[in-house]
Amino acid sequence: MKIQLVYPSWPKLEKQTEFHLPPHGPVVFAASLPRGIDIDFIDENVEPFEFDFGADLICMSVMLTCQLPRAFEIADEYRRNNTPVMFGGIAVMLHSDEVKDHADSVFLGEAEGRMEKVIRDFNDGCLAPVYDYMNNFPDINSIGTAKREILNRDHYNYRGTQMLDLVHASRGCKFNCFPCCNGFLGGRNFRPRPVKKVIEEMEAIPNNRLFVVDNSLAHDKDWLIELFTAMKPLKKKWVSHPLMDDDQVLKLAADAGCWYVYQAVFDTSETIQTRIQRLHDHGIGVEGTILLGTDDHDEAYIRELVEFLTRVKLDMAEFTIMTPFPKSPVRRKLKKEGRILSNNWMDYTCGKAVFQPKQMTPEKLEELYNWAWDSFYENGGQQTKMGELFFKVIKREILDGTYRRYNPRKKRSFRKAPA
Ligand code: B12
Ligand code: SF4
Repeated sequence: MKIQLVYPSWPKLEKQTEFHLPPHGPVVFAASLPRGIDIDFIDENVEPFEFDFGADLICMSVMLTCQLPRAFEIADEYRRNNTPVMFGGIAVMLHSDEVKDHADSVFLGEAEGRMEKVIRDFNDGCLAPVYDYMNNFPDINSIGTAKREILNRDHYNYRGTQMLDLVHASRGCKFNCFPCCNGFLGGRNFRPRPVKKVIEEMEAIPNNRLFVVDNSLAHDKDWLIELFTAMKPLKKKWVSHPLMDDDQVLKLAADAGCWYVYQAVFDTSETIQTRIQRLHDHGIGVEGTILLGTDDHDEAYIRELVEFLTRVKLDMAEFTIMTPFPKSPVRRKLKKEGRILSNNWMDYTCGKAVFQPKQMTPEKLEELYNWAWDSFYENGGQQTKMGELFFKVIKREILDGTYRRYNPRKKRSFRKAPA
């Protein structure tokens, strides 16, 4: 049996330096498929899309809302040519009703332990229109090492610098922050993977630089201590979402190779300033994620916030415009107040104002968003700051003997997973 697994392209943020990370959902999904299936993976963000009408089944993996319109175009063309299409992934769970119009089968939930039945149904000619496993989570022990052999690694470097491989050590998140869909996706349950399995997976990744994509590494102190202690001997260098703000955890994370973290910066408070300082004191870089356009943001506040970011010496900043994604608490609120202006999913990139802000016009919010990027990066630009962060990691790698020069002549290409 042959599957073409497709990761459709999405519109990138205009002001952000364009680089590409290897997709994660598709390789984790691929690992959940029964053995013996020939998988041809295509990431349209990095290579031109080619229809493969010889495949038995097309599997569309869709993470972002703004990936959906392109995913529908591809699926519709396949279905016009009588090739069956199945959809799965985060955006599919958030937009399940719409997806049904473009799919032979819609898979909702996490794939581990479910795909034997789905493939059996397919082979028996009785693929169900919907497989609904939402809030019916698989045993966390059943998550194995992702099938990264299907990636074509040649695409995931930036001007000759090796980018990061994505890996996850836990699922879910117990918090329910207003702009986020994870409360809906993960049922507000934090589910850590067994540390032994995570370490096995990290060891098998042929890259020294990782992005640990867990929603937040701030849930369970004992598990974090166990995880970071076990990661230290691997000498990997890694990036993550927020870390628990605790001295013991921060020290262990730094010793285990924590290179920088994404830290949401909502205000100019002493608390945020201290948190950034504490991360820096442990030798951990900080990339701020800054959401613009909340109800308490007026023009003066946004200008002051950007000035604050420069003062606290953030290593990098990623500005986004608040976006009311389906199933997020903020969408419910804005919808109730009649403030949603666009339901064109191509606009849901986090770079456009698709709602009516409380204290300014949508145009003004977009102007301030562009100003924030330009202003933060005015001295030296984004590529210089990114270069400085990479320089730090290269220095650490040279010191501990893990630095490998990226050599394009020696690069290895894996297009197909061994059956
Ligand atoms: C990694 C990640 C990224 C990476 C993606 C890298 C890449 N090359 O793909 C990067 C950093 C680029 C990224 C960017 C953005 N992201 Co993002 N990201 C994530 C994150 C943290 C993890 C995704 C992941 O790997 N999950 C783990 C995998 C294993 O789970 P999974 O994909 O669901 O796959 C499972 C199942 O769905 C299933 N499955 C998957 N595919 C298929 C296919 C089939 C056929 C089947 C049957 C099953 C199946 O199998 C898997 C195993 O069970 C999620 C949050 C989260 N925790 O999920 C946010 C998340 C997806 N991102 C989000 C957002 C908002 C963004 C941004 C738009 C804004 C921002 N700044 O964050 C930007 C894009 C900006 C732009 N326009 O350029 C939102 C999505 C909102 C939305 N509805 O679009 C999320 C949910 C976070 C949130 N706060 O709400 N992101
Ligand atoms: S923003 Fe982060 S911490 Fe908050 S609910 Fe979403 S994943 Fe959890």
